[in-house]
Amino acid sequence: MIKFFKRKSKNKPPEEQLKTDGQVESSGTESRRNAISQADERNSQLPAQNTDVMPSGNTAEVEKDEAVELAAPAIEVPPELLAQGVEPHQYQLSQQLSKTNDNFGKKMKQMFSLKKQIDEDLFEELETTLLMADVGATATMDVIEKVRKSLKRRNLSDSDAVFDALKVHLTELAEVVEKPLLIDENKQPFVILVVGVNGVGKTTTIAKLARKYKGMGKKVMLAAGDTFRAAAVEQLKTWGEREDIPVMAQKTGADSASVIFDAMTSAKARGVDVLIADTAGRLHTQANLMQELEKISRVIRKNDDTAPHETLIVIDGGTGQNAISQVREFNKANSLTGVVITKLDGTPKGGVLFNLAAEFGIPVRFIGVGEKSSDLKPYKAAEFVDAIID
Ligand SMILES: Nc1nc2c(ncn2[C@@H]2O[C@H](COP(=O)(O)OP(=O)(O)OP(=O)(O)O)[C@@H](O)[C@H]2O)c(=O)[nH]1
Ligand SMILES: [Mg+2]
Repeated sequence: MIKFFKRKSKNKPPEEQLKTDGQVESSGTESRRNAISQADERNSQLPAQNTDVMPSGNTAEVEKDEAVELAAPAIEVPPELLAQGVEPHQYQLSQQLSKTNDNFGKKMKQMFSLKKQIDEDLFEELETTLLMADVGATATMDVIEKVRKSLKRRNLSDSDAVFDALKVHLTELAEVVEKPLLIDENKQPFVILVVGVNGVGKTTTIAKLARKYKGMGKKVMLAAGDTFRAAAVEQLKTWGEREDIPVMAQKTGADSASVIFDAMTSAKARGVDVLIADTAGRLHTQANLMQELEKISRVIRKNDDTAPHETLIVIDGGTGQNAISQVREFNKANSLTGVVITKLDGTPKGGVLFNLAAEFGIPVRFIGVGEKSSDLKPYKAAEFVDAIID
C-alpha cells in the first residue's frame, strides 16, 4: 500500500539546542544560507521531483522505514507504463540509474536482438559490455562462466536465454552484498564512522542518513570530524540546520579523533540513538592520513570498546577500477563493515557494484542517486539489477 504524508512544519523550534565548550558558534549563518540557496539552485536543475512529501507522525499503517522511502521525491510514471503495472518505486530507480542502463541493459538488449544465435562473438561482445560498465575482470569472467554452464546444462542456444541467465547470475552476485544496516538499539549511541577519498559524497551521505534515521523516529547527532577545512564544518552544519539535527563541532585544525570522542560523550549524556561521524577526505595512498584514520578508531574504542559499530566507506560510483584500491587500503586502516556507492545517477559505470561484490563481499548498505538528502536508497540487489538491465 502506498501512502504519502504531508511535510511537517519547517518552522518548528530546533529539537534541542546543544552547547558545549568546544562547539563552534553558529556565526556562519549567512554563509550557510548561501550554501543552502546554492544547493537549491543546483537541485532546481534536477528532474522535477516532489519534495513536499514527508512522513508525519501518523505512520501506524506502514513501517516507519518504508514511510521514509515512500517520501522520497517521486518521478512521475507515464500513464501507459502505470497501466502495464510498472511499479512507481522501480520506475523511479530506473530513471535515476538510466545512464548505467543505457550503457549496460540497453546495449545488451541491442546486441541480443541483432544476434539470435549464440556464438563466441556474442560472448566476446558480452564480455566487452560488462567490462565497459566497470563490472571488473573477476566478476565478468565469473558471470560469463556461469552463463555458459547454465546454457549448456539446459541445452539452450537462443540469445534470449543468454540474457535471462545473465540476469540471474548478476542478481546472485549482487545479492552477496545485500545486507541492510541494522541499528543495534543496545548501543547508545550507535556510532557510524564515514570514511573515503576526497569529494566522493561522504558529508552529503551523512546528511541523507541523518534524515533517514530521524524520519524513523531516532535521535540523531552528527560529529564534524573533518577538521581540515572550515568549509567542511560549515557544510555539515548547513545540513544539520536543514534537517534540524544537532552537529557537534570544534574549531578547524582540532584533533578529529577528539571531536568524535567528545561527541560520543555528549551523545551518551543526551540519549542519542545514532551518532554519525564525518571525516576528512583522504587519498588512500597517503600513509600518514590513513594512520590518522586508524587513530580515530582507536580513540573511539576508548569511549566504547564496541565502537564504531559501522564503518562505512563512501565510493563514487564513477570511480572505476580505482574503487578496488580505495576499499582495499581503507579496509586495512579501519575494518570496513559497509559500503555506500554514490553518484549512481550521474555515471554510466554503475557496474562497479559487481566488481566490489566479487572482490570483497563487503555489504553495500545504500546507494546515492542524487544530491538531495532524500536521494539515498537502501540497497536491494534485485531492484538494482532490474533498474540497470531491464
Ligand atoms: N549527483 C550526485 N551528486 C552527489 C551524490 N552524493 C554527493 N554528491 C555531490 O558530490 C559533491 C561532493 O559531496 P560531499 O558530500 O561534499 O563529498 P565529501 O566526500 O564529503 O567531500 P570531502 O569532504 O571534500 O572529501 C557535492 O556536490 C554533492 O552534492 C549523489 O549521490 N549524486
Ligand atoms: Mg566532506
